[in-house]
Amino acid sequence: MNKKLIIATALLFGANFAAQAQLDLVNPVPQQVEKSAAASIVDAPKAWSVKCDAGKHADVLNVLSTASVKQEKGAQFTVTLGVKGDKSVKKFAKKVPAKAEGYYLQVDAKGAVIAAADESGLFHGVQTLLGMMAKGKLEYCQVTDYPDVPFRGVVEGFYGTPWSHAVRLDQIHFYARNKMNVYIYGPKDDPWHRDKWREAYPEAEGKKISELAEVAKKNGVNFYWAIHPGVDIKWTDEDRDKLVAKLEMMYQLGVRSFAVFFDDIWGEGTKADKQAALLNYVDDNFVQKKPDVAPLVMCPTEYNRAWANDQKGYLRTLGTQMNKGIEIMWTGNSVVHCIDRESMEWINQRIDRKAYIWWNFPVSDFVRDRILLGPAYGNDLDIAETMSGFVSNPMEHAEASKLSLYGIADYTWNMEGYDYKRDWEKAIVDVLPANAEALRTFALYSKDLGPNGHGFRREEGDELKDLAQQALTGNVPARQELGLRCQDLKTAADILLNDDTNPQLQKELRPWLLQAKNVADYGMTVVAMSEALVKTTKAEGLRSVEHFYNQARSLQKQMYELENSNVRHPLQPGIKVATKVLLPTLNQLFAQTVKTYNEKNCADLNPVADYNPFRLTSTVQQLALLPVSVNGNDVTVAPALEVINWQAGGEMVIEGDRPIKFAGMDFNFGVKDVAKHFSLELFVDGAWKQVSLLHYSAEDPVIHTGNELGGMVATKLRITNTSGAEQKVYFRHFKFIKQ
Ligand code: LOG
Repeated sequence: MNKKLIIATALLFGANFAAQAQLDLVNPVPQQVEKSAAASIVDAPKAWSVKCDAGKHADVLNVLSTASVKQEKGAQFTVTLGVKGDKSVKKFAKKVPAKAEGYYLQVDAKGAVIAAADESGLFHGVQTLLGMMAKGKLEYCQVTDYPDVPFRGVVEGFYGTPWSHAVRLDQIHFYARNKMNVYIYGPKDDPWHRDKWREAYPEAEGKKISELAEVAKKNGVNFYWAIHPGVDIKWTDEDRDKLVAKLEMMYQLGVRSFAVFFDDIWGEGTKADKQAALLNYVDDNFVQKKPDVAPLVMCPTEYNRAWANDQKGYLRTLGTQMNKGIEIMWTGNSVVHCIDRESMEWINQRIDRKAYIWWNFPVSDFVRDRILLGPAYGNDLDIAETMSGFVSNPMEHAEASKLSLYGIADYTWNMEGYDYKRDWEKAIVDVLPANAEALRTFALYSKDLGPNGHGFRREEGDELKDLAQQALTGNVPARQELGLRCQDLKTAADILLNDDTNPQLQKELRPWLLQAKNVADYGMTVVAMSEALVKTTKAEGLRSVEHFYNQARSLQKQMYELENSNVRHPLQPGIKVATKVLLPTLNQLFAQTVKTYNEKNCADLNPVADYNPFRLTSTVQQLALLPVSVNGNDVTVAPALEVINWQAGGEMVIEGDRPIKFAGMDFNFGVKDVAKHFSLELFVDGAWKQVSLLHYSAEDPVIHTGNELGGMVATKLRITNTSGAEQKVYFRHFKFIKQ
């Protein structure tokens, strides 16, 4: 049967069986499914006997033994498994798809057969069987299945607190269940990955890596260990040998797959010909010498199109000079971007191979005030054959990341059939079956990234827009419904705060759950205030507009205080929830109500709910979108993580909507002795006035201003690269203090 027909058949059956179809529980969605016409969902057997060629497939059998079904010799229901060539599945050889990782699964009254193209396929077939049995039932069917993209999974490649060991072990099981075959270990803040790349792991840390490699292998996942030598590598034999020696140490620890990253660096380490030569050396003298090591993966320095300097030909050099078996990673048209066909063609042509996608979603290291719980969408659905791999860079919140990883597993396995909305619903149930409804409600308000340096935004609150519109035009039922939605959010947050079925998730969500409660309370208060305003008899006492106004003000303050309390991550500038539609709607309703009240009662309540007097503009492209936030007297520009190419004459301006009285200022461009290349000016009385910039010491990259700044009054400030040449800097922090 062709694919379309099968889908049509599945849809027909879907109408009958949708509520209970056990195959619907399986993720990723299998490529081809045939179900028997008769009702075919039965209770799973209490026991089964397992058959396969003697002495084979120990790891797969081990995974199978995690099923709730007992294994019993002689049990009537049999599970027969094997790979092509095995005696056990000889009869089914023709049914096995001729694709890497493919498998054929058949379930009927007598038993289940899994016949696979290779060992990976066998793992996947077992996962499909276990997955469909998640609710204690079996479905008679024939499944022919295989992945669209060869390498699928996760790159732990973010800045911030690396995942814990326990979390990583759990993730590996999650990848296995969802047929992801790659976990690349490359957390930026693991010292032995980057800064101390030449050094061995201390014994205790090394042991953990060994365990990860071992558990991954047992579950059919390739554990890649990545090294990040570019910050200070010298292109000498000595450093080359040190790098190979480190990989050898990792090999001794049990690692069999390796990656080399050159992202977010500048200087000597960025040279394409040197990188290619190093990678070729590692490939020829290490990878190829060991029969059990997977093909190398490398992340280039120009890893996205916005940074690719086509004239200098960095990517073409890699493409022509680097061994063809080495995979090259790519984040798309910019650092954080969805992937489309045109951009795949662009990169593949340059690197002379299929790009290996590093998708920067749901990573939140550049928006640490957010938790990203929305679905994974936006990538083209017809580009499977243009890529060799697709891995997601997730959040440092591992459990919460599963909501999108679940979809990414499906997207990369069965791309054309991908339905991100369906998968998001399934993922929620998968991650928190006990409180799925609460998680779903909370997640509705935790999708967008807010303004950020990469300009990458996500849908949030579309389902609320009509209601919001009506509530703001005075529709009473709509306003009441808005209040109820806020109540739902509070209910959801409270339930999740008390959920003990997934403690890791609860721990990760906690700051945002607390903030969601504030937002929800604020919403209910604002709705109550707007109702008090239109009551025919004037509401008295605590039900008066003034009291609700005071309550709303108090809640605004509580939100603000929570953002700056110790609940938040140390590097996180705040805790933001519901900022795309709900909170702005509530703020508008607040302002509207207060203004009408003031007019009617000659009162003077302050209608401003959310106000940021500062605006950043910049001719340096990478700085132009960075948000400015105010915390008390501190005015901070969000940091950027990548290398900033600050062109000669490029400037960054921060402007207030009224004169600012300055108390002090400091910033860190991550480079020693760089202050001399920049000038700081303040706009005082209609003219720019220069203020000197100093380092605390020759070793300290932090830049500050002299005493002259204290007490100066200006409407804007400007920082310019006056060196006459491009400056490569990091934008680690930028702050001024007002009086
Ligand atoms: C880093 C990555 C980081 C991500 C998002 C790559 C290849 N490198 O800007 O470590 O998590 O962006 O902030 C990156 O994406 N640099």
